[in-house]
Amino acid sequence: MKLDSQQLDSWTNDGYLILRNVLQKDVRKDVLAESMQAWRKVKGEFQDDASWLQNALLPNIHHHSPAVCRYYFDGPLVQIAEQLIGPNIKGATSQLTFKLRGNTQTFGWHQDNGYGELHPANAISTLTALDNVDQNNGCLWAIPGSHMEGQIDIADVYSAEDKAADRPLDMSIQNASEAVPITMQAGDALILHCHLLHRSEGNHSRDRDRRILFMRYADADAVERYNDDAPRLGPLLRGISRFNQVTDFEQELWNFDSGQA
Ligand SMILES: O=C(O)CCC(=O)C(=O)O
Repeated sequence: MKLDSQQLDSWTNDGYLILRNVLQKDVRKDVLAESMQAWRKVKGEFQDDASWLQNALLPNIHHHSPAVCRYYFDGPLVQIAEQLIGPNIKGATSQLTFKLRGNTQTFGWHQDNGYGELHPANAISTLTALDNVDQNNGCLWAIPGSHMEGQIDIADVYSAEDKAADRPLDMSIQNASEAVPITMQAGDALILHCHLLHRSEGNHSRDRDRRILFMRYADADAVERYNDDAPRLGPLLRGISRFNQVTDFEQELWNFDSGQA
């Protein structure tokens, strides 16, 4: 999947891109079936009184689903990462990010490099819609161009303890009125610059879930600023890394058969 000059311009100017029909229907069916099997096993049904984390996130979904693993390691979004980051790419995160019907919790303003600052700051987040997503069922909102502000210091609102406890971050920002809703069809993917300000509303639909497959890609040499510049461990997907731990990481998963779905 090759980005054209208009898409590259909007990436530069807006800090995000919406790519249509990236996860095609037949593969999406497997991704969804294996993801739901894992979600039900680990999480169960949505519970009103459970924590944000319990209701929203299932990390390392590629460990549970061979179809997700294939898409994460070798799907079209890896080619997008090569074009936006460079020739050396590792996977930095894979998770399910769900707002099932009934989950009206909001997700506050943040930059993805605020939750886990990686350096160099050119990681991308990819959010593949597994359902149609609109304002009613909790689509994302983003502030076009906000990535140009760079890394915003959140030390006073988000401590190391907050991070360790995986607490949600909610930055207070001046220009919230400039935000635009990002609606998607199932199979579309939203690509976010790691400095783009974004948030989401709750899912107010009675009968529609909002399920997203979230995958983050980084430069293969990216390090964790919040962890004494230790290399971010993630599977090397393209090119080379100067870190042996990265070169070796999860290489056994390349056969795509080791999922436990
Ligand atoms: O799940 C959501 O609604 C927001 C997800 C998000 O912003 C993120 O994972 O960075």
